[in-house]
Amino acid sequence: MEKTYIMLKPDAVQRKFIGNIISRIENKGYNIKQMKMFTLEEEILKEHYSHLVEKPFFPELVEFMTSGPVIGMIIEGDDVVIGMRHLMGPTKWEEANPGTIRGDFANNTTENLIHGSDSVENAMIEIKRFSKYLN
Ligand code: DAT
Ligand code: MG
Repeated sequence: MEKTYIMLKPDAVQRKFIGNIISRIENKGYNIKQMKMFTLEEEILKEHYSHLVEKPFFPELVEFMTSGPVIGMIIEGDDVVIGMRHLMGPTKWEEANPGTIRGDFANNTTENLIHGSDSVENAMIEIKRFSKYLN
């Protein structure tokens, strides 16, 4: 079955939304295969967000993503990559509909609570990338 890499970001932990978000994933019927809390470092973020390293907001993104622990998860289910992207809502928080995680809780472009792989191919890369933290 398809797998995706999900990460609850430092704001989700700090704002005490992790139970709410995990409930949404469970309610949808997806299986949590692995889950662990850890703290990220700049080096892995340069890899994970390599498409954004040249952006002016990248330093702010690193500061946020290293500001506290995250919860990394491998989630399994039918078409789970696209399904989790729908549960999350779009990147632009102001375009995220109510009922989505970002639509319900995000009020900032950088601090948007959750990461989810954007393709099956990237999901496999990200699961490999974060496996040293998950085990
Ligand atoms: P997503 O997290 O929806 O996959 P992405 O991969 O394009 O979005 O960007 C990764 C994260 O970087 C995103 O969740 C929040 C931050 N980010 C993206 N665009 C931004 C912008 N214009 N200003 C500030 N932060 C941004
Ligand atoms: Mg992305």
